[in-house]
Amino acid sequence: MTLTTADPGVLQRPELVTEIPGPKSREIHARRERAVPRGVGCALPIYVDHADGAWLTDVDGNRLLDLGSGIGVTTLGHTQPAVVAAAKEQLDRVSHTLFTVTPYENYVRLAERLAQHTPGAHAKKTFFVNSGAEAVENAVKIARAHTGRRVVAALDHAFHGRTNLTMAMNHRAAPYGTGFGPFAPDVQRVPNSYPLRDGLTGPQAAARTIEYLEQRIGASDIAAVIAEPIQGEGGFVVPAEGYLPALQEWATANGVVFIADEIQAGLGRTGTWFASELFGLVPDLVLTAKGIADGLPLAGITGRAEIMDSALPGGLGGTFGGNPVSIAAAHAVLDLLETGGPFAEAARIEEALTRGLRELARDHAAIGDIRGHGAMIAFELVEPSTAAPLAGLAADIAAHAARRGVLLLTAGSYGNVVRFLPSLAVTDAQIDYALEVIAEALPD
Ligand code: PLZ
Repeated sequence: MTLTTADPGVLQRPELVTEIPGPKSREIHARRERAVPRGVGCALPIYVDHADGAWLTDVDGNRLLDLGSGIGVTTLGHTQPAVVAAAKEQLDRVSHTLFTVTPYENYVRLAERLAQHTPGAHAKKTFFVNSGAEAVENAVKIARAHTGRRVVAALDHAFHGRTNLTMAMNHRAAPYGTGFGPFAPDVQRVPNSYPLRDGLTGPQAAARTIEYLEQRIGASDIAAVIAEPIQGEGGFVVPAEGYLPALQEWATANGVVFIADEIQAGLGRTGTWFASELFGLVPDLVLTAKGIADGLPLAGITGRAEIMDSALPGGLGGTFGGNPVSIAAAHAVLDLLETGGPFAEAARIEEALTRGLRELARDHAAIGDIRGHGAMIAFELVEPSTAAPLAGLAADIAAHAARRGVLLLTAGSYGNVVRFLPSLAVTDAQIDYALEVIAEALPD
């Protein structure tokens, strides 16, 4: 299986022909600042001309190694040939009718395929929307319709989106919620499992979460508990072993719908179809977006058939939801995942990144934790004696990497995590280069 395009990973190091950002990017950025509000942030103001595999080529002709993939979207590489071909073919055939007006088969087939690949052998149904936040919103609607209960419980350090309901579910007020209230009622946040910071085992952390759920809310009012199996924006927080199954067991025993937000971690990213599998989790509802169509907008809500059928006909949908071009791209993504090749690539990337980062951690005490699975790996920067977060250092590392032609993203509630979300096309030599660049920016 080829993940890279005709111009593959032959290029192992960035090719910079100007400083970063270059003059053309700077000029466009000045226009952007006049035309686009500042609330739409910007991690790296290089303006992209084209992209392939793990490479971004900017308008100045610089080629940068992309270790962020548009925040975990182009998992199979930019302009993945099979995805591009499928989307182009569909675009010539029909690009829109609205599935709730006149339907099309590729939507139904994608629902069937997601039923097959999401965790659990139970009967499932799926429908499609445009974005991750919309998938979260719809999962909550369905859980409430199914249970007749009002509260949705989200975890500390969670991120679920930028719509009104999902803003209320996020851990961080700034920048996601600041000034945007009033917020949706009946959303509660409860403690998660964060081994580096709470020192609890999975069962201990689950007991603490459950105590909050029972005492502060009361099980009989809870429609759903939602968890990212590995938290994305929160800093790739991997829960302690046993945490998620214990939470799920409690949810099932109390008639609470368990929603897995697999928007960042799902679909091959962690070396499995879904990150839930790493923890033995079989969620009632599974949310997909980001990597599902390798760059085209699409999100899915897949769940137990009897729960999914709780909404009245016409209660679910939206104009662009399940756009046929995005769906065609998603089929190409699933075809590639079904070969198994991407899972092997994710395992290789995990090995190369964790080995390299462990070596770095030996010389640099600020690396307080290395965690994640597959091509979703991060390190957390801390003051060695106190474990106090070093947010400035994460930003400095990302800025230095950008100047050396590597796009790296930060994350974490304290902004002190550097995360890797490379495409699975990234080579070991490219990873080694990125680690070299990171070492240059780390204090001894
Ligand atoms: N759930 C787990 O990671 C999106 C957001 C970046 P949308 N994460 C990246 C940003 O600054 O907006 C995300 C996620 C998880 C939900 C979402 C929301 O998905 O497609 O951005 O709406």
